[in-house]
Amino acid sequence: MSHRKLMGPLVTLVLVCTLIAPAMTAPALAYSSYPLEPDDDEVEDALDYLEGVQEADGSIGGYNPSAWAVMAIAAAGENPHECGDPSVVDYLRDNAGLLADEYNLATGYERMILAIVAACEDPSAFGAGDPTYAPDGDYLSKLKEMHNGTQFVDQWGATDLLNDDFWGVLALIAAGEDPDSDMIQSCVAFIEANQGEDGGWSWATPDNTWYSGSDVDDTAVGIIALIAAGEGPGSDAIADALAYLHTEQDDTGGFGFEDWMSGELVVNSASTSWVTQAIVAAGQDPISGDWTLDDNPVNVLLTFQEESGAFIWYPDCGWPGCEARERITSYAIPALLGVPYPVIPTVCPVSIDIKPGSFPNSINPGSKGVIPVAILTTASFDASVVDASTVLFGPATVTAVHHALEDVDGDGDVDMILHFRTQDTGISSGDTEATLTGETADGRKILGTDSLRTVPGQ
Ligand SMILES: [Ca+2]
Ligand SMILES: [Ca+2]
Ligand SMILES: [Ca+2]
Ligand SMILES: [Ca+2]
Repeated sequence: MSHRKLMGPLVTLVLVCTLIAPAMTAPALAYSSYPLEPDDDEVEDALDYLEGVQEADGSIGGYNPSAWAVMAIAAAGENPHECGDPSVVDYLRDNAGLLADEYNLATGYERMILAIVAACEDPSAFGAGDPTYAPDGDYLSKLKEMHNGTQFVDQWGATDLLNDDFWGVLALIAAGEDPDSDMIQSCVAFIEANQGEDGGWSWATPDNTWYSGSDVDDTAVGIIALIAAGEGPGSDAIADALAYLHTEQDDTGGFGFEDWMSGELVVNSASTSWVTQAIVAAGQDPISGDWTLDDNPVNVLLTFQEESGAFIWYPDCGWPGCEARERITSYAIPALLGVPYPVIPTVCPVSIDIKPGSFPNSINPGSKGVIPVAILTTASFDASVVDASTVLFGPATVTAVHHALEDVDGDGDVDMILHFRTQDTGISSGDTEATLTGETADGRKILGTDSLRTVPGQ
């Protein structure tokens, strides 16, 4: 059974993670369109649940589930830095020492890298880290140290585990590594070499004492990882794995694991979430006839949502892991949104200050002067890495006539100050805000907005 994985792709903006009173909407049991949108009730209720159970230290369900929550929040286009004060991102950043408790340290780093990237942060410099587990917040280097030339291994050097390779590929892709790099391609080769005769994957290789054959959870993640690494959805490995998932689909349309005592299939939300992601990653539609038996996986997944907004793993499960609603809910959100791991925001929010040091930010659109705009360095963003030539401002998306690095707000760190010709910005009378976009030197897209007030010429 399984083996906590890590997360996944594509997001857009940046709403605020608002704390709303727990919703009491009855779960819908049938969805005719997919993917769901972030403002659909089922998704909003699930996010509200996560925010509602956040602890005073910023954690959501503990260290491991908090990373999954960050991915889920980012998958919905919200900014996890805005969730709580301290935020769930602050909590992860400040508790790197908890990696000491990881069952497999490699998957621990992998999960963290996926969360860090989802939070628009740098996995090689995420806070102070921990002197042993992530010095200087460099999770990426520590993970790479756990690659033995062929595959990722745990802290005891075990070479019979596969889940650290699935999630390792996803973490490296999230961190921006080249899919053709030796490290990623060696993992791909190891994963493919250990695909079962039935087309599925397990969390381990047959050499592992506890190996018990393929399972849908790891098969789903194997598909997601290979596709993230550039494998085509029509390749033999993917086709065989999808065929395995078809053979394992329950008549209800859901997916599950075999109970080790009764031998019965336990349809559950976590398995169904990951398979749904795998189907999407492979370019297929989980609510299409191809994946529908009595019903489709998405509708089955929605049956696991409680009135609280939480997703349960499965009903009547009698052991403590079943209480991990925070993590289970965080798996469901990207699946409903059609966002396979790794969650990589398409745009990261930054703080900007139009006319630094003054407020309100009065602008005379007819002025022949320039508007100074600062991109501020914060705990989560280093403005000095912005490529000034990519920065565009205002309705006319104009480039700057001048830029410099300096401590604009006097708080001891270096910010970027840019000047834009007022008349070129496209700001017109009555506008109340303006947006700045750009890219960092390593290609991350940024976006910031600040208020303004237009005034007539003097
Ligand atoms: Ca391995
Ligand atoms: Ca200002
Ligand atoms: Ca600052
Ligand atoms: Ca500063």
